[in-house]
Amino acid sequence: MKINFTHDLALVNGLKIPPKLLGQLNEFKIEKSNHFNLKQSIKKDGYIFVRNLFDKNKIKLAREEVFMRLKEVDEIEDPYQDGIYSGRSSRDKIYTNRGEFWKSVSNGKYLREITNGKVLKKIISDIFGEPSIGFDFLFLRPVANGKFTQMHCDTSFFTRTTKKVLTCWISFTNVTIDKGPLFVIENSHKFNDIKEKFDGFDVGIDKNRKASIEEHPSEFAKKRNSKILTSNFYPGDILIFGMNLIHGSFEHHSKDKNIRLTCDVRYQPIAEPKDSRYFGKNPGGTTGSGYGELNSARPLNENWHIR
Ligand SMILES: O=C(O)CCC(=O)C(=O)O
Ligand SMILES: [Fe+2]
Repeated sequence: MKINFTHDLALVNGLKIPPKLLGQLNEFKIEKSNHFNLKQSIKKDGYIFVRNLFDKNKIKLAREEVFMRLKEVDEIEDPYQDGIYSGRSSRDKIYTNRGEFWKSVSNGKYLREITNGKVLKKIISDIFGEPSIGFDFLFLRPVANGKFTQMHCDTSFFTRTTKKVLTCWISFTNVTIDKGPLFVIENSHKFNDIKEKFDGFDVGIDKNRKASIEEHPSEFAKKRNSKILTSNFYPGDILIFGMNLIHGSFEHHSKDKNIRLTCDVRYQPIAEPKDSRYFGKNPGGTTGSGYGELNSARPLNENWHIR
């Protein structure tokens, strides 16, 4: 389960992360799951990392439901259950509206049972100490080779109506170090300058600013005497974190053509005011233009935008 720091390669933008800057995420044991322990852990680390939170078969059903849709647009080879990237796409030929297609994939029945279902709702409600609800707008991410997500924190996206928001990142496939897992900058939830810089900034309003931190994670971590924490993730592993924790993902550069499938979803207490961009049947998302604004709405063989 441990990362093998000498053989496994963490890359961002083609540059190797020096092994001495890498660290392993602390695992939270689900047996200890109660409000006090969860709260204490997230306060200290800035995240809760749980392995194998869901029923294995339910994760498989959700994964295959998504893969089947990608097979339908010829982006995945048969047998689609294996999730092998084809390098081709007929998405735009079959669907005239990318947003509509991606919305329908994001609303898969089995996928929603994981992202907005009882198990996740319970652990997040236990963290907040009050009944909570998952956002309807979902960030499902099938990723082919060569891609990564730049460092950022989530506050500028999701805290317009309440600061009480948590992100949950869920792994549906193996996301080993060479497949671009999520990483977090150790203790960055306590970096006051970062908090001040991003807290008043709303990416949906101030379009001239970027939420992404363009500095290379190695430089960023080194300057702050910090580490880049990650893990090899497996289907059903999750990472829950707060709005000020700096995170990103490594480059998916593995030689095999297995797609990396993850999904991130936000939760807030039910009692807090809701941001209408993220709730309802036709959520507009961060910019208001709906599911079509997501990188995932692009065919798998197309480049990404950076926000
Ligand atoms: O999976 C990724 O590449 C990025 C995920 C992310 O930024 C998030 O979960 O907030
Ligand atoms: Fe994020």
